[in-house]
Amino acid sequence: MSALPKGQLLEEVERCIVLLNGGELEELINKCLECGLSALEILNSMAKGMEEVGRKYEAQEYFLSELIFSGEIFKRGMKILEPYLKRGSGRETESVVVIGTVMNDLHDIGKNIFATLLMAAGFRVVDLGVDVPPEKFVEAVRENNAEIVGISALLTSTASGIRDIIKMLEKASLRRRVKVIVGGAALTHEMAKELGADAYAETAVKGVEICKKWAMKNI
Ligand code: B12
Repeated sequence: MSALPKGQLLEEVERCIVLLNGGELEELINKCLECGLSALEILNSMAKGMEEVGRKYEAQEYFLSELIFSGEIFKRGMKILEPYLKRGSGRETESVVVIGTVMNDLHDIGKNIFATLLMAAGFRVVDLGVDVPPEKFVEAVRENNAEIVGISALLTSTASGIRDIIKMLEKASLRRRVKVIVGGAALTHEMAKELGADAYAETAVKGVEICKKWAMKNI
């Protein structure tokens, strides 16, 4: 395996996720890091593998047990990468970001990546977890004097919960104080706009870029 070029190593990482090969994945991640590949490059290949797992689930080649297992494998890989991802620029911003997954949605892998990258960029992150009711977002914004709210949504059926969060922020007179960014496989730019968000990002990296711009302008 050591003789594999970098591109091929990354393909192997993707394949390990698709084939649910957790043991080999951990070995491979360490090998990739030794070869000088960045944690972000490795993470992107893992995410590609997850997309394929999703396709297999849709095609009924995989079932719920495989979905669960893929999530566990991903999280184990993420644990190895986290310390590398958290080595940020050292530059601190004053901004607090409250993040969570919309109510009735239990997916948290993408949200966790977004949180890790935000911390690496110097943001203070208040992570409310998954299946978060709208009022929890409002409470957290108020208590932490947050400037940004990040919401993750992976299920089409529950993505409209984002609108409830935004409406509740409006009702609490907090909407004008915060920017709302959303992400996750259930969303598009158009949907995000329709739901009342300020921004949508298809990747966590792009999401952090947007937050940095907001923080620089002091919102
Ligand atoms: C793993 C997985 C699970 C795991 C989740 C484990 C976990 N701890 O998260 C488990 C087994 C729990 C699960 C359950 C279900 N799942 Co599921 N799951 C997936 C799968 C395969 C991968 C998701 C994932 O982690 N991807 C990897 C990460 C890195 O990608 P990501 O989340 O998109 O995040 C990236 C960006 O979107 C972005 N991002 C994400 N959030 C945010 C937020 C912000 C603010 C920003 C800026 C960026 C950002 O950053 C990340 C990195 O760039 C997807 C397939 C897919 N294509 O998404 C299906 C998928 C999401 N699941 C699906 C379904 C149907 C279900 C179930 C209903 C299945 C069932 N019959 O029970 C349940 C629902 C449970 C619930 N109430 O939530 C469908 C949803 C279909 C739809 N359109 O609604 C999908 C698309 C599979 C499919 N093709 O059918 N699932």
